[in-house]
Amino acid sequence: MAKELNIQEATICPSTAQMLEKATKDGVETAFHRANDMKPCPIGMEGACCKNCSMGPCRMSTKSPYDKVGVCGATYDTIASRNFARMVAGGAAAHTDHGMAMLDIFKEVVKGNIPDYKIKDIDKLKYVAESIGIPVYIEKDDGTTQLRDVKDIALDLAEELEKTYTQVEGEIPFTKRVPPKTLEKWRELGIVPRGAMREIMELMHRTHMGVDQEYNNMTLHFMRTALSDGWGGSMVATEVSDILFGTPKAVRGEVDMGCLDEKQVNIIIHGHEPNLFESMIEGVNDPKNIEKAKSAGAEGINLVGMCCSGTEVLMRHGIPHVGNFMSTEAVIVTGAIDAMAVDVQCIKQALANLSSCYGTKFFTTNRRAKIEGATHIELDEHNPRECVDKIIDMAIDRFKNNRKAKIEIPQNRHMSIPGFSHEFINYMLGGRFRASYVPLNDNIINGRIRGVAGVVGCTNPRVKHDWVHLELVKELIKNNVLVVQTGCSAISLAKYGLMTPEAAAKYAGPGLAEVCETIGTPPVLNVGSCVDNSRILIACAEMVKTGGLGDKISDLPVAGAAPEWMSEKAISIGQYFVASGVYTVFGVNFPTIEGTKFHDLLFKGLDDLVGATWDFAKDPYEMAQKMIAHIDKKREALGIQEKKERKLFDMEDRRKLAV
Ligand code: NFS
Repeated sequence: MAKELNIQEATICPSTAQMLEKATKDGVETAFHRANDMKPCPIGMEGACCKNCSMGPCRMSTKSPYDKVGVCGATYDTIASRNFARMVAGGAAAHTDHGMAMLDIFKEVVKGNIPDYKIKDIDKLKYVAESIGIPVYIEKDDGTTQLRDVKDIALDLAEELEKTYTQVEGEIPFTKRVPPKTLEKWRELGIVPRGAMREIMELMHRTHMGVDQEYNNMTLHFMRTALSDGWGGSMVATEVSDILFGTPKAVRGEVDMGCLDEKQVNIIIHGHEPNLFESMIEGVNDPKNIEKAKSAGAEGINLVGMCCSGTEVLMRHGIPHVGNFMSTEAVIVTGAIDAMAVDVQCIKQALANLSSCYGTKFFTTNRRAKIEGATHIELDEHNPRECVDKIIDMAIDRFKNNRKAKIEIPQNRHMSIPGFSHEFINYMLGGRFRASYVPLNDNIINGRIRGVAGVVGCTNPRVKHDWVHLELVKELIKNNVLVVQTGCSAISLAKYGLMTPEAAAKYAGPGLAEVCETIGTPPVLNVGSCVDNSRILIACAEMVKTGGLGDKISDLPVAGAAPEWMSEKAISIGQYFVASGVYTVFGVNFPTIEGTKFHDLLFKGLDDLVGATWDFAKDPYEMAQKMIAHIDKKREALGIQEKKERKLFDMEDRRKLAV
């Protein structure tokens, strides 16, 4: 018999809670119910189970992990580090395969083989090309310079960026963006990444039975693999998507289930690759499709997003976003969804069955990800409209003929201002002519802003949905820590109104509120989807380059957190932040046992190697305290912890500067 779900303990999201009540009435279940019925395996949870060969699976005791070894003799540290390494490999593979798919599309667009897309942001193309040494201008015989043909720049860029995946020796292209002192450290340790395929292949080899059985050595390689994701696959995904679909700038975008409309055909896109969504935007705006919807009795077609691809189009176009990972089933329970189309990553298998309970048409579109019970309509990148138009037709058909389930739409919708790409932050701080990070660094140095925190990652039914994200971020901004966010975490905060400029006066400490008021930004900045965590790396590199805050990323007063994480991708992200020099705290649980050598390496020893460590706290207030303590420690080391009196420069002072 299923245990009764305590909805108040499961989520603080009013829309999700309302839909969980409806699910109970309708007799359907969600991941919240399944998590309630199934305890996580304690041995697996702490990384103490090895199933890498058929002499096992071997299980270590979580109470005394050194009491025994596996059949081959593997110790707890070997087993846990291998398991951790495989999580990094899984996460890095997901991001880099996505990034490579984006690069393939980019190449085809440049060659003129996909007429549906074009290079939308030439400035971004130039910026990315220049950042890795590809010439953007050519010198003419008369000594003047001229912009190279855009197609030539793009082809050179595509060829160079391909190395991010395939390079077998040397350093991947975006390592040119890493602050020199940080890069020097990686070179010393031998962890500068080669192509992701090479690193992931070697990591899978090392974690095979009987290969790398020394946890320190394993750790160096999974750091290298994670770096091939952060400064490689993920960064390429972000940059190429910006070039093709536009670099985000501040827009208005609404979130939550109140963005659904009973009178319209509701279509949800859920997944990670922005091209499906971009083509769907074209499709729903095509007058022919609108006409079809109207003749079926609808007022129009309402396109909304979920999860990470939803966040990408919220950032780029202000398309409404109806919820994060733990709301993807709840939204089907509204009965209002005529079609949900998915591509890759974070798609619960249960969505297929649940959709059939409500007559919602559920489509898979990517050859990598089919789901039993779903209708597969493959997206051909060369002709995306064919897939998109079929989905729209079937959504209209459901609207007309199969809206039998009782529809109940939670009436919650909130305005948010997303769109804080690295480029927009640069612009916002100094306008078109003086774009720079100087005002940010200055305000950190003068103490108005204590530091910067990245709060990112999934939602997870093992903790109260949204609550850990919300409380952590509120605590941070109250203490004058500027927060940047991606993915599901960003949607959590947008739902509670913290991504508006008005939120600064209400929730932020006085210093941060003053800065936000001056530049007109929210105290919590949405910087995009999970691959867009690479924007946070770029921002860190820019803060180092701007000066005054040390010469390595590990010198900066910054910290990271994934308080409700669940996926292997989160582990890869956490690891590339730590390896880059950002202290990172995870919630929910951590796949190591406290007091073991491997745990101590991750939580203490890495500080000597890369200048940052992992940490863990379930409670959001404890997590905030840990992050703030770390930020203060870094401020202390930089000599900026003491509050400085504001001094207004007069002309005399300026002359003394002699600049
Ligand atoms: Ni990222 Fe987690 Fe998934 Fe996006 Fe959401 S669950 S690691 S935030 S949608 S990838």
